[in-house]
Amino acid sequence: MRNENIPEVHEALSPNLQCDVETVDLVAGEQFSPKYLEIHPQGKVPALTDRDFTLIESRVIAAYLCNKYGAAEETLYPSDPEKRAKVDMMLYVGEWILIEIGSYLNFRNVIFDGEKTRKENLPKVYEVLKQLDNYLQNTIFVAGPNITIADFFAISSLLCLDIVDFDEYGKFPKVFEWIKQMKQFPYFKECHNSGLFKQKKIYQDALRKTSK
Ligand SMILES: N[C@@H](CCC(=O)N[C@@H](CS)C(=O)NCC(=O)O)C(=O)O
Repeated sequence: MRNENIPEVHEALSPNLQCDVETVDLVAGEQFSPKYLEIHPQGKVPALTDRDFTLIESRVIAAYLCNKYGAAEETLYPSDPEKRAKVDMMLYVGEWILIEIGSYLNFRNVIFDGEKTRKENLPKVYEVLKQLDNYLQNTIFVAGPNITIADFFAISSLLCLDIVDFDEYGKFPKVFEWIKQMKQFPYFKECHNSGLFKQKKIYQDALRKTSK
């Protein structure tokens, strides 16, 4: 069913917007190639080049795309100062979510250095979920009644927990509802699942190898 709060991609961005996506294989270390380091000096993904304009930092890139190519109604990144500040705030909160979940998953060290999931950091993950549940008490989406770019970042950070089959969302009912809502998004699977499945396999294979 069509949800009025969820704009289709072609409504949210200019319908004629074309982009070339180049994959950077992080496991193979392509992020450190001299060519890529010219674009992103820290050797991280993502990066955007828009003709002769280069940008790094995923949240900044998303905001730029909305500013430059967004549709008139600007729902994904509203221009009203208060609404935008709320979105910006939740983008920062999303970064905090990713940091705490990252400390728990310990992704890089698991796949490259034979380390394990840092279970001692799980309480911080519960804290993240509790806070997010609080933010969602009175709103459908993380920054208000409409979906915004802050939802995309928060969900992609949170669902990194699928890598370890985290299934304790029942303790955080608002987060659970919001995830359900985000999964109905028509392009959720395309944007999310294939990358996540690859990451999960790499991570789980590495853990299995370590415990042998
Ligand atoms: N704050 C940055 C974080 C970028 C980042 O850490 N990207 C990770 C992937 S999610 C990366 O490129 N890791 C490669 C590496 O550390 O070698 C952003 O949002 O763009």
